Parts: sequence; structure tokens; C-alpha cells
Amino acid sequence: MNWREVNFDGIVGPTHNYAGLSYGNVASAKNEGLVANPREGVLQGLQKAQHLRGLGMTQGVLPPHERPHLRTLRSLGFTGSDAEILTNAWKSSPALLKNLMSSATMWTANAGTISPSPDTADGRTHFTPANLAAMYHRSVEHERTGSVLRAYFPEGEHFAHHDALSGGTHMGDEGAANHNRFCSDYGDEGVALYVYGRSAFDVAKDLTFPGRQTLEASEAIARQHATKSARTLFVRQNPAAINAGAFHNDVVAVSNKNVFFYHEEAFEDPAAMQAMLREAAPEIAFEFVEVPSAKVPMCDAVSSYLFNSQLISVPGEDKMRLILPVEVEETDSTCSFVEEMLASNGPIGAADFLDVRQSMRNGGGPACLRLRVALSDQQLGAMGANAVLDDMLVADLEAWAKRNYRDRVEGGDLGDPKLMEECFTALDELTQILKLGSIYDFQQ
Ligand code: SUG
Repeated sequence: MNWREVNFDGIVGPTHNYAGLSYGNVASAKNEGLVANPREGVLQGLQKAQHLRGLGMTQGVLPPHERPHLRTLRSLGFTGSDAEILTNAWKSSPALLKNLMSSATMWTANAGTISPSPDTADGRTHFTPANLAAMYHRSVEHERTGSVLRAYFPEGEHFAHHDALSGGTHMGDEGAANHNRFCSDYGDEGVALYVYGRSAFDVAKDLTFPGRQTLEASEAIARQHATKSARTLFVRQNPAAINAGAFHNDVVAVSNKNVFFYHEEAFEDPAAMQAMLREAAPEIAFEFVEVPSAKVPMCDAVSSYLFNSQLISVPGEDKMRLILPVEVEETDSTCSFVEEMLASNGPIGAADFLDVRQSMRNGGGPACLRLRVALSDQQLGAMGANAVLDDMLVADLEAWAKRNYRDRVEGGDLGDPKLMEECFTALDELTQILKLGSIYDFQQ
């Protein structure tokens, strides 16, 4: 049976803006208050997706969520028409409304954790939406994420869904951004490596920035996905990396099949991590590309997003390919490192630099923008919705974005009922394009 990794990219939402919401995310803090260009953002994302398609990859998309998140505003006591709720919330607390207008759902690496069917006890692919409890603006995402994932991957013979973990920040879970799956080939049994920032019940005195993922949350997900315990590993991210701005492990590490590309300071104990992986899966020919701090200082890794790249196996290519943000080319240390790496005889043989600056300014690189799902042909055929790109869908999405998106959104616009209406109109049209049914609250 033929297997592949499908990347589902988050479509940048019509309310994309720079609100400085993510403490510990250096770019989000630095760019607070900038004028955003949602139209450029959505088109940059679609161009990235098109680039991958052009290489022969299978590429999907995930829709933005409805913003403002009226359901949360109602639960906080705002009443009346949608426009009244928005206006009153803006008057009462611009900070609250900024959180509930965020387009952060574009970073689908945080949508959830996925254990593909070769790894699970019941032979189904398991999905758990991330509760994203660490950041208020993201903590409202998981319900909609869950309903979209269920629409895409219908519960039944092939796919199994779980609710996001309850338990607030103690069970803080940020999804695939802190989870790597290694394998020889996508359809072979893999090994799961969960990376956490802290333990739920200890005070992490070595962290200055939030450790968003707890060990206990990762363990809970692994339990409900019923992967083999001998092939399910948990390692701690280096607290120094979190304190330097690596708020998710995918800011300092990326994997594909048997290859792990990561920064020397990414993990608390990289030697132990390598040994654990080798012991758990002796049949996988692991290749570790550990980048020394002497070549790429951690601050450059965090500002350029060298590791927030997509490491992909392109059909017909012997070596793997990296999809990097242009910032890597513009940073001396990372540019030199990539040149040197490609010239060496390692497992990574090509690199493409793409412009996703609208997302990068909020701390989201190519890897943040995609959720990976390993699927067999049969599973791909069992998917619901119309979310795997072909020429027609790309053309429809581009026309949709150009028709519906503003080229300027800044803080003061977020309380504007017109922006809300534009957002709802755009999403209503999108549900028809993606054949999603009426999934959004405002449609019911
Ligand atoms: O959760 N930024 C996102 C970026 C997520 C990146 N994802 C991965 N590394 N996988 C976050 O911090 C900023 C929004 C703002 O400030 O307006 C934000 O939510």
C-alpha cells in the first residue's frame, strides 16, 4: 500500500494582526502594533503550499476559525446582537477582544497531535486537538479544531478522535509542534518522541518564559492514542532554549522519517535522547544532524527559524529537502551553515527559501504553518471535505482570498463590526469551497 505524508497548511485568517499576545515568543512581542496585511499573508501561505505541490507533495489546507470568538464573549456575559457584543467587548476590554480576534489558528502545527495507524493498538489514526492552555487567545481553538478534524477524517474504520485534554495549564498541550514521529517509511511502525517544557506539578524554577507543554499532558495523549510504551519516548526541551525564545520544540528541531535536524542546545540531554531512540527502534537507521552553537548561536536559530523548516522526502529525490523561511538566507550564520550542510554528504541535499514574512513576524515559520498526517492511499480516499489541493481548488482559494481579505489590519480595526462581517462572509464562502458543511457558530 502506498503511504505519504500530507501537509495540511493553516489558511491565514482575515483578522491576521500583530497583537503581541504570546509571552515567550520573541517575534510576537517585538512586532506588536505593526500593521498586518492579511491578504498578503494568506497568499504567501498558498504560495508555500503551491511550492510543495510543485515538488510532487500532497498538500492540504485547514480553514481559519471564526473571529471574533463570539461564543467565548457570550460566555463572559456579553449579550445582544453580534455587532453589539463586539462593540461592547471592545469598549469594555480591548485586550480581551484582541485575544478573541486573533488569527493564530493559522499555525496548524499546534492544531493537535496525530498518531498514524501503524503506531496504534487499534490500527486507526488517532487525533487529539491541542488545548493550547498556555495562551488565552489560543485556548479557544480546540473545539473548532476538533470539529474540523472530524469533518476531514470521519470517525470510524480509519480514524479515531479524542477531545482536547482538560486541566488547564497543568495539562498544557501544544500539539504536533512538540511531537516527532520517526520511521523508516511512513507506513512502517514508528517511534513517537514527545518533547515537554516542564512537569505539571513542579515549579519550573529554571524557566523564565512559560513551558507550554507538560510531561503529564504528553503522557496522557500517548495513553489515549494507545501507542506502544516501548516506542513512545518523552524528553525535556532544554530550559535555556525556552528562555531564549523557543516556545515550541519545533523552533529548535525538525524530523522526517529517520532524520533529526536540531540545535545542539535544543534538548536537556541530546546524547541520552539519541540513545533512547536507537534503543526503541533498532531497525530505523537514525541520522542525527546536530547543529553546534559555535556555528549557529541559539539567538540566530530563534530569529531566523532555521529549524522551523519543513524537512520533506520529495518523490524521486534521494536526499531530503528543507523548506526554509527567507530569513535563514538573510542571517549570516544560518546561511553559511545551510550551504555547508548541502555540500557535505549528509541526508539533507536541497533547500528552498520561501517568503512567509506575514506569519514569521508573529513567530510562525514554514513548520508552524503545517500539520503533518501520514496517510495511506486508502485513508486519503476516506477523507471527507475538499481540502487536498488541486489546480482548481488553489485557483478558487486565491480568488476567494483576493475577494474577501483586507490588505491592512491594525489594532484599532479589531473592534470594527465591518471586519467581523467580512470575516464571517469569507468563512461562509470557504465552507462551500472546502465542502465542510455549516461548521461555524455564526452559521447555525
Ligand atoms: O502560539 N503566535 C503563535 C505562533 C505559533 C508558532 N507555532 C509553532 N512554533 N509551531 C504562538 O505563539 C502570536 C499572535 C500575536 O501576537 O498577535 C501568536 O499567537
